[in-house]
Amino acid sequence: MNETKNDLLLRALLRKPVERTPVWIMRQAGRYLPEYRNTRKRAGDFMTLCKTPELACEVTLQPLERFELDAAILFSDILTIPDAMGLGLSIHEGEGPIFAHPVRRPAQIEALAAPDPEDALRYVLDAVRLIRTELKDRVPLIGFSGSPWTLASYMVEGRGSKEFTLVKTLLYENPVALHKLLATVTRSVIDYLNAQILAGAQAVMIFDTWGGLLTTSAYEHFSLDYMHQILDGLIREVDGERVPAVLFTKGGGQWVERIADTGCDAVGLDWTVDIGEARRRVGKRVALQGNMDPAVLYASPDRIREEAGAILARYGHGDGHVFNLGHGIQPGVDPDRVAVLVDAVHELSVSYHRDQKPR
Ligand code: 1CP
Repeated sequence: MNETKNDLLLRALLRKPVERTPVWIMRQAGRYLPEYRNTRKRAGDFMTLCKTPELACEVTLQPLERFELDAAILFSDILTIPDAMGLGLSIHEGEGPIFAHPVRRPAQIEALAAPDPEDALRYVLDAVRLIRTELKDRVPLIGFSGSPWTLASYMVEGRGSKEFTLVKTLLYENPVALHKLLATVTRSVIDYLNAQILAGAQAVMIFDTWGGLLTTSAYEHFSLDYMHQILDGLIREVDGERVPAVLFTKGGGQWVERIADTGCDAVGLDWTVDIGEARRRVGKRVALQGNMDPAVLYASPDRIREEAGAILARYGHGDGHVFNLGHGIQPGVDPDRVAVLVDAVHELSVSYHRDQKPR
């Protein structure tokens, strides 16, 4: 028996029956919340916020104080791994993340090593432990990492990008060097996620934010294969409880079958995919998480309810759905609209779980 009082998320990710569809929101802690902005100001800068477990715990819990969410997600960032590798991360308001020491030349890639998470990333594990204590098993805690391809993209570019020209040049000009980088990052992601799981993360999610920029063949060889290796290396059970793993590739709708075949428990979908069609394509292999357009949250409460209802209807009756946005919530959203969404999902989803019909 799971000790967590509200374990709807864990059950839904494992395609077990639920009374209603669980909902959480990508980037649910963050800039759209005034209390987050206050804590961030108090911390001074973003990395201090991440590296101070008490503050990371505080902002993790903030959205749960406001909304009836069915999960907490660790407050941290995907770029903690490259920071721990020595790339020197800074995140400034309005500028996004920047690395002081990007890696571009083969010699720089050769020199990288996977950090020991108990050492260089101990602050994340301390945050996980503290959050679990403070959560008091109210809802499950999700741990996370970036995918190797997405992390490598930032490591090579040195910052966010629209085109990712440098990393794509490496992909086409020196695939051996890129594979070497991806292998080191993959080792590190496995160690990092396993350390989060042992520290108390009850589910994990891999964010492949930039996988959708690749050709199908490049996606398979430079992103999916490495995520598959991660799943093969993850601890999947702790004290007899399965620790579900979710893979999210933004722009990956055309590859859902292949993603489902990696052995993940659930596939995250962005909003460009019809979730009913995706369900038919993956069958009973995995659960699905998603997939409302984040921009719907700028619309009126009535429209938000309508869109939430439409996604629940497209998914249809039965288990295996975790409601979420198709990507992170945007900073300009009014927090009251999030309450509308969460309440709508709770209310409207009940009928899809009554006398469940077979798929
Ligand atoms: O509640 C939560 O989900 C907060 C925890 C969280 C997570 C899961 C943060 C805090 N970042 C992330 C993941 C993350 N970080 C991703 C994958 C998910 C996605 O696609 O949105 C990516 C790509 C990043 C990289 C990153 N970090 C960006 C995007 C840069 C770009 O290329 O556009 C940004 C702006 C950051 C900083 C950051 N991380 C998190 C927050 C709240 C912020 C904003 C910093 C601030 O307070 O100003």
